[in-house]
Amino acid sequence: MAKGTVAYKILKEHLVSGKLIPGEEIAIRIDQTLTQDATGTMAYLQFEAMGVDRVKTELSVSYIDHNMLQTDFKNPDDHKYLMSIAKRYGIWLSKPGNGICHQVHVERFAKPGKTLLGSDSHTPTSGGVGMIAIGAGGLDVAAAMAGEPFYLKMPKIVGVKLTGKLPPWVTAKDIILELLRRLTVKGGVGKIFEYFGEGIKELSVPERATITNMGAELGATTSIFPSDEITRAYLKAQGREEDWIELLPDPDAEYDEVIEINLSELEPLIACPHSPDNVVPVREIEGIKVDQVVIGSCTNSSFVDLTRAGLMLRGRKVHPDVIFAIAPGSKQALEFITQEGILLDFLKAGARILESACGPCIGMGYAPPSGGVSIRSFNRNFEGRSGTPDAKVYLASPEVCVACAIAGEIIDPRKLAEREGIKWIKVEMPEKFPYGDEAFIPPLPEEEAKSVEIYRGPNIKALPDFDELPEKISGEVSLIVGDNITTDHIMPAGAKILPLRSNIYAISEYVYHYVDRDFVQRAKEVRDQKGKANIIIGGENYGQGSSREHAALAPRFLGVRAVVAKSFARIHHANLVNFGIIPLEFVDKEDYNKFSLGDEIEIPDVIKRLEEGKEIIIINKTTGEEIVCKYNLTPKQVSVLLAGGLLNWIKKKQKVEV
Ligand code: MIC
Ligand code: SF4
Repeated sequence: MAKGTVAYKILKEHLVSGKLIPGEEIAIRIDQTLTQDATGTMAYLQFEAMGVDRVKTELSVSYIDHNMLQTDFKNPDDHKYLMSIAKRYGIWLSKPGNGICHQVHVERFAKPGKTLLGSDSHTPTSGGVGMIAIGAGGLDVAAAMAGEPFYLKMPKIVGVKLTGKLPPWVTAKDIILELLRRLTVKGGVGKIFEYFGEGIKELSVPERATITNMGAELGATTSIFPSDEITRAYLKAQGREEDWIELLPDPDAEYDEVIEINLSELEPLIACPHSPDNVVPVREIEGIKVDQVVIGSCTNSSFVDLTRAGLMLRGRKVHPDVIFAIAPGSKQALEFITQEGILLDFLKAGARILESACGPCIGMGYAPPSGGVSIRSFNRNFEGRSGTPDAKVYLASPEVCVACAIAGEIIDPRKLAEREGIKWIKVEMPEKFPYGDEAFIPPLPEEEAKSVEIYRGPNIKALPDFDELPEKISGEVSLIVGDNITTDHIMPAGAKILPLRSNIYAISEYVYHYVDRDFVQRAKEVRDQKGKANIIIGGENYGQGSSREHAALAPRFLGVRAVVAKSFARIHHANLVNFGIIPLEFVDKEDYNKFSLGDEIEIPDVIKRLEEGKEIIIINKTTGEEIVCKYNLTPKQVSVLLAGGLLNWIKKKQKVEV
């Protein structure tokens, strides 16, 4: 039962209902929330619809870090909306340029022992300071801001025991890449990863945050480190020692499972295109010519990463064939390297300095050339995500990135260091960080906040209304996809599509855009026939990756009422339910093969069967076959589905309470 573990202790302290037994539905109190602009506008539109006067959390922060290109009015309209919402409802606002939400949250707000719910899949980054930090859809975060607890299935708590000591040129990134290599992108579903053992003593908070950040790529619910003296030193340097509490696992803590990694045996690793679990030792793929390199993203852009990278480059130049850039994770990290003179090392080496934002990670600028090789310190390398459909993106530590930038080809940093005479350095924790809080706007006092008017530009469109679940779903198979479909496949981001996040009518035109250009038209034709719905057939780990609820909301708008898959990723599964799409799983995975595009489908007695907890039968009217499906839904999720989605469910509940 994982008693005595850090995760268990925090969950117990926040438990509102349920039992802390793996697989059981629990509800937990949420202390803090975070949103970012690409998911935030929708989250706040939903929050507004809930009719609450002020956020009910201890702290809520609205970050502007994703949608930063501002090629026209759309992004600035969204930003202005978010700024007015923050003022109106008692929320902190982090202005554009202040940094990437997860990096900044760890620096300025994350607190050991607390819970954080964020509308971004990398919210677990804050687990690096010993908090339970979970990524969710915007609607779940809106509900948490309105004071609702967060519902989830109690995960298994997996202890990751780190023994030994990292050799030079092997870093935190290699620890998480090693886990991805062993467990794959679906190995963490339904699990919390809690790190312990001698090896954690060598890892600073930013290094721990790299690991908890990229735990998202395992599909994990979250990842966490204990809060120890290292955490204390970090919070002290952030001027927040009073936020520190000690939070260690009991000596007899029992994990549901234990994985051991001997750090002394690790070597520099790299994830090859197009999946974060496609991991090999760097030395095995040496010699591949490199077109561009970038250090940034919420995974690896802290002062530790930038300091070491800058010092590696000191007195050296980026290879003539390589374009190299840094995107510091936060204004604080940028201020730090400026103050320490390291920014000059990058400039002298010939680097491009990008804004403190997500940028290239989400295809907002700095796309690689056609068929180009890009080495990035990021966390995701899904096909096309960089903005160039045929680019080959590799993921590695900042040290590997710099080595490749100097050599012009993929190279083991140990080899480059020897050749160039570069010494390995340990980056020490400063006594005091430049806090860099100038671009925050604190919440307004309650009385003043009440008179704030919400700004709504033409890019902000109200949410469509959705109907309740019908007793019988009749429709067509309008798409069949394979394993590991990401939310980037379902609802792509990038410079063209990301600015449409506040307008469901416009963004839904791009659902599955790079997978099947005809899908939207097909789906609309089915939707517009009265009483007909679209059904999508998927493989394993359907919907992995981001928390973007647009990957559920836009298909729902196009009339999708059920996705039938071999298995689902956690956040997307929850988002489907929140928007009234039933996630069904094949009892016999071979049944996946019993569907073709355009097959006529009937799903009878849906409500009755869901209410009675019975398997659901899909009748393929074209072939005459009957397919048995199960579902992994809590009682609350069933009632949300019946209502046609979470927003309808909350409104209904409010009516009953009044
Ligand atoms: C991502 O890394 O894919 C994003 C962009 O941060 C998403 C959120 C979004 O789509 O807005 C995530 O990870 O949840
Ligand atoms: Fe931003 Fe990339 Fe991190 Fe997502 S993964 S929050 S896009 S930096």
